[in-house]
Amino acid sequence: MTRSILILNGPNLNLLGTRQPEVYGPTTLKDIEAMCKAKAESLGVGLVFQQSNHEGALIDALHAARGVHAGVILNAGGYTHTSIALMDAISSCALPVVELHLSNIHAREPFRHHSYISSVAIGQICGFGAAGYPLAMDALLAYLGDDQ
Ligand code: CA2
Repeated sequence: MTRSILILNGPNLNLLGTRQPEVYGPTTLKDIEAMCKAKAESLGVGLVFQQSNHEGALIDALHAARGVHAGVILNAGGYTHTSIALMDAISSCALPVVELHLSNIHAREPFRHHSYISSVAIGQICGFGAAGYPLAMDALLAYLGDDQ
């Protein structure tokens, strides 16, 4: 069976490439999706790419990922810094989750320095813009190894 991963994007990331390019870069989420799909295809891995502006929808997607995907790459957007519910959903789905951010959250405003996701993620990639997505795929697939 083909191994599959989920890339889940949180609030406002649908606006990528349209505003604040100085912070988040010029690439749209559609461009990122195409880049990730091409990489997944070349690696022979299944990929589902989703975005939602709603906390509950992100939690539902994590619950639904169990038994379907081998792991998750999550850019939780602003919910990174606020959502205990999202943190609990990651714990309960019992899947490896790579935390991803376009910007270097540690070099930004103090309120972005704390992440509720970090304590339940296998690791974090941040600060590399859109290039972080394929990096996160490599990191997740290396973590998963050959056996899942
Ligand atoms: O750097 C990241 O990827 C973030 O997860 C992005 C979030 C921010 O709240 C996190 O601290 C770090 C914000 C996403 C907003 O995306 C926009 C994109 C274009 C225009 C406006 C917002």
